Amino acid sequence: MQAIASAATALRTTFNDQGYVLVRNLIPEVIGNRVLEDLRLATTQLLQCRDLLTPELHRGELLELLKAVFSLDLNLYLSILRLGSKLQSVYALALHERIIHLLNELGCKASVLPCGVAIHLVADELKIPGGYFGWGAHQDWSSAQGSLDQLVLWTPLMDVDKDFYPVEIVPGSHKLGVLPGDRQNANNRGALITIQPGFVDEKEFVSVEMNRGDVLMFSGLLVHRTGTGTRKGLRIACGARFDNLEEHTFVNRGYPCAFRLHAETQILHPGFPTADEVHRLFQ
Ligand SMILES: O=C(O)CCC(=O)C(=O)O
Repeated sequence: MQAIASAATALRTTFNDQGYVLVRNLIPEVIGNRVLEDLRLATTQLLQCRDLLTPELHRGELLELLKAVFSLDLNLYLSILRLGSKLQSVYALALHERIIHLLNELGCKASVLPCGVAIHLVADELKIPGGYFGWGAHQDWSSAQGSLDQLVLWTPLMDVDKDFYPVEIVPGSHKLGVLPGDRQNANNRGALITIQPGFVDEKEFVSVEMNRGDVLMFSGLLVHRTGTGTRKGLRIACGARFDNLEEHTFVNRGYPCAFRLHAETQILHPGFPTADEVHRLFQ
């Protein structure tokens, strides 16, 4: 019991000092695989119903399937990304009992997810023309402005090293507080508020090399960004932010959340569904 208590204390001390903890081999492989399988299923189905699923693609890597959708229709590709962040399997990963236990050990016993969960997908061949690629230096807290002790989960679905889109962090930067960010152009970057130049020293960024199943849990105030990738391939990571329901400034500020849900209230596909389509569904 004493040993367990001191392990948790050590974890907390490291976190408070550095702004993050790295826990090796925390998520069972099968949990991450489900996310990859679901992404594969969605991509395959989109190609199949357009008669574009060749046997080679069917047997090939997920990256090849994604490239096929990407070159076919950028909007269809973007809808895979949006779908990815809503997958049950991604939630199952982010809310895995070992993650909940880790949150508990770091003092977060009841939490909310202000922005749901996310998949972060990067590959050289999947750069959106004119769009942003990777995440520039930022602090996650700045976008939702929830609990001051926000915890951020980042876990890769493939091994990452310094040449393969690792997350790069500035250890100890959580103690700098909230740094000025570019809010003006944030919506063009998917609500990412990048830190204004001159506030973080380029030399202080450290690549976090991780294997699939490893978990990085960091403060919402820790400065971090996507590292560069000189090696070709597909890198997918899952992320989630957790706001602590009990953090007193969060309570006092009335549980704020700068993220708003936007819904398109107009009909997306006029004429759908027909009476026949509904009828067939329940036959
Ligand atoms: O996946 C990445 O490259 C970066 C993700 C990130 O910055 C974040 O989760 O806030």
